[in-house]
Amino acid sequence: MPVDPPASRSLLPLLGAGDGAPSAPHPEALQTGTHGDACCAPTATRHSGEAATPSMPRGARSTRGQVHIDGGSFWMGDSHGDGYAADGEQPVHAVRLSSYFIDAKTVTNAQFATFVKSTGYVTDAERDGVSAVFHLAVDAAPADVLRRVAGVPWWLTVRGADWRHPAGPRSSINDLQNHPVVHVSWRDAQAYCRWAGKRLPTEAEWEHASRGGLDRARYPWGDDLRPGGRWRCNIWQGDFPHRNTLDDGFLTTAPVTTFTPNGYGLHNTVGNVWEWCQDAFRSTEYVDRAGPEAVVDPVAADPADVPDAHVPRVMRGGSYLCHDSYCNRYRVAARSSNTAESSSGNIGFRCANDAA
Ligand SMILES: [Ca+2]
Ligand SMILES: [Ca+2]
Ligand SMILES: [Cu+2]
Repeated sequence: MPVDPPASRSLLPLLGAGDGAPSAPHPEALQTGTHGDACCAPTATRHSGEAATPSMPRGARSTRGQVHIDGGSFWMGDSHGDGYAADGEQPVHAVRLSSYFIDAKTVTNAQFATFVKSTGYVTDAERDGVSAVFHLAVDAAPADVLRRVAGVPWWLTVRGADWRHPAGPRSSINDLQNHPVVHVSWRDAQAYCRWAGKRLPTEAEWEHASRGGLDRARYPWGDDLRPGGRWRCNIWQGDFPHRNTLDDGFLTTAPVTTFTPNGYGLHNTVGNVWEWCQDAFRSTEYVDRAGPEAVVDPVAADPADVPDAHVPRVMRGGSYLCHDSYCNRYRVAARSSNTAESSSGNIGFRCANDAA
């Protein structure tokens, strides 16, 4: 049910895109990300301090739930001209990867609950007290719906929205054990990976794995969005952002093993939830890296002069909100980003590992 913010709240000043200044008027402020047109996910300005990541003990290496991917070369980037220039999906360039492991599915609520039970970890959204929920999904008292996010009014800042309460304080994950965990920041994903004896995939590993062995295809299964007229991923059908026809069966998240896996056995790389990658995001990354030789095991490092929480990190794959009329980021080549401290109801992650 759509929930309108109370009038007194909706009059609060809204932040503009790209304003990450410490003088932000409200600690719970959420704003649009670097992509002004993003359905994708709003950016949080949090004042909740340092992440608990560095103190998280690293667990014994584990490849449980992961598939082994043979190293090799592939063409990375958008070969179809489908993307937005500002996202930097081109030029297509050769990348050579060492062998690696990657999760067949995104981390579930049940898995994240095990992590939290064992470590007492508190996520960025929980420490800050707010996260972003899609307007048609909100399950919260009106007083807990603080405001609409500037520039992307279908995102609401909801007090008490977190991984245990993905639609707001009145919601729970009781019936969502096998759904992707959401409202987890990049920093939260790092903490989980350390504990699990895993790591985030690099952006190159993610794209290679999502391609499932196909060469330069648009989607993990080929070039047609709906082969045989059947949906292969959980995105948006209908008129974004108000009417979803639910043709694929899901308004928000789907269980992590929904739909046929790709050629490498990976489920839902495109659609369902955005997935954090290790890399810092730079729209010029491919331009800088492309050359006559294949790039070997690339990963974009943090810009040294930016506080860690505000470094934009790569997200890949698009989410249940992506729609061809609006953002078209449910392709294997599509790139987006959000800051390391941001969270929303459509961002999750899967883990990777070195081959040895
Ligand atoms: Ca859907
Ligand atoms: Ca996904
Ligand atoms: Cu999108």
